Amino acid sequence: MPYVTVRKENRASTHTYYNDWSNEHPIVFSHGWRRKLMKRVLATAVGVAACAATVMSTASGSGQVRFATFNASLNRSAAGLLVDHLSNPDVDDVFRRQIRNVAEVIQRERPDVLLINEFDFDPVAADLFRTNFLEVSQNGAEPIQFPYAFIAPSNTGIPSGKDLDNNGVVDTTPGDGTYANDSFGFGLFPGQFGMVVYSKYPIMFDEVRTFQLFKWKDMPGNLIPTPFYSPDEVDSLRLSSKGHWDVPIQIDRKTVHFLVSHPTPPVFDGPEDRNGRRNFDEIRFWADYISPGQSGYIYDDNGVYGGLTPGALFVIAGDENSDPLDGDSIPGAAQQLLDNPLVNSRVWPQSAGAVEASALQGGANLTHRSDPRFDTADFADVPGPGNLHADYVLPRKNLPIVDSGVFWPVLADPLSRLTGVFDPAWLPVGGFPISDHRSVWVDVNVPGVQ
Ligand SMILES: [Ca+2]
Ligand SMILES: [Ca+2]
Ligand SMILES: [Ca+2]
Ligand SMILES: [Ca+2]
Repeated sequence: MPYVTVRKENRASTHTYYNDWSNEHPIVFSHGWRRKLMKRVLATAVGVAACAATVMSTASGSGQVRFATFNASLNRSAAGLLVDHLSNPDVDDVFRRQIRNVAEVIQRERPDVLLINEFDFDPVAADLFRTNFLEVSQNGAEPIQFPYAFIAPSNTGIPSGKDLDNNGVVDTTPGDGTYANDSFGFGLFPGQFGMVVYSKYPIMFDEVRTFQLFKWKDMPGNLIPTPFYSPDEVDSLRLSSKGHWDVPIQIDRKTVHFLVSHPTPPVFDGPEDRNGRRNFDEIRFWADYISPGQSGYIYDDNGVYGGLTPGALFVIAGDENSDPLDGDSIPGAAQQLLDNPLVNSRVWPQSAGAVEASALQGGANLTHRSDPRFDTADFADVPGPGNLHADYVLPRKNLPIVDSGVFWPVLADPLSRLTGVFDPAWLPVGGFPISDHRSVWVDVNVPGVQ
């Protein structure tokens, strides 16, 4: 059985699934199991009609659809903590304040289709974030409803059984960095730093494809560093550090494939540059996937071969951990997408806040070659890497971009309290009121959508 559809009236199945890590198959779910049982039962009857109305009202008139990506740093230090924090929204601590800030940005940005990176894998968490935060007004912002969500297991924190960091020990005990380094993707516990997709439009769950299990060695011309990895390790390496998902979104009569991932940072490695090389190939995956003639080697978690149907509409989104010109990724990594003839990269989202931050923070920013207005991440400036253009929303060429932006207000804007500057008071959640990343959004005109 390739996918498990979790329905709101059947919460037990989620837990059955969740406890079965060996399965490693994706899980899909929509609508969530909302609030009280009575409400759930009633909603079952009217849910479909209500969602149709939502879609109609959102899409009518303009044909514009807002796609967004947001590395929201909703990762926690131990399994179950995120669910705990999301379950008790009224507690006033740094964790809840951060989550409320994330929700407020989303409420103000108002995306129609949203990828959140760094969201610890748990279907319960994905639903609690909607119910307890997004659907509750934050600081007067209008609540936002996403009737559809998709989440799947992440390679982060799943032990590989190999000594992937070559420290002489195969670490299979969760909770520390050496365990994380020996996992299929860096994570202190299974699912840390995962991701989730929310949508106002129906997700075509039966047609979702995931590429969690795809082996790095099966990409022709891959950059796997040998002999850093022994032959038996090469045999087991997975390409995707979290997951690569093709999530088809039904927008009126059109289907737009939301292609999401979160390639590993190109740092935290050695001269072999294993993470830089993996980052490059993780980005390359989507470049090949969308290109007829280059995608034949790809297989999904159901064993189905091939890439995107030629001509199909898509939007690629995620924290690619690669600035086109600065930082530590392999030169040309981001360009695999930006310069792809099928990708619309004519308009690059930007913000005034990034320009201001670069000037105020100095350090490595002073030597950057990329224009600071395109920065989406506020990283350490001394010694570096400085602020980078890391997060992207890239539509297909024939999806015109009508507007775009990065949620990075200037300091004089009251909303800059949400993005902030590095402050040790926020260290339990990474040092910022939300995240070291900013949310990026793009409005596209979907042809034929009225
Ligand atoms: Ca090791
Ligand atoms: Ca590196
Ligand atoms: Ca910085
Ligand atoms: Ca920069």
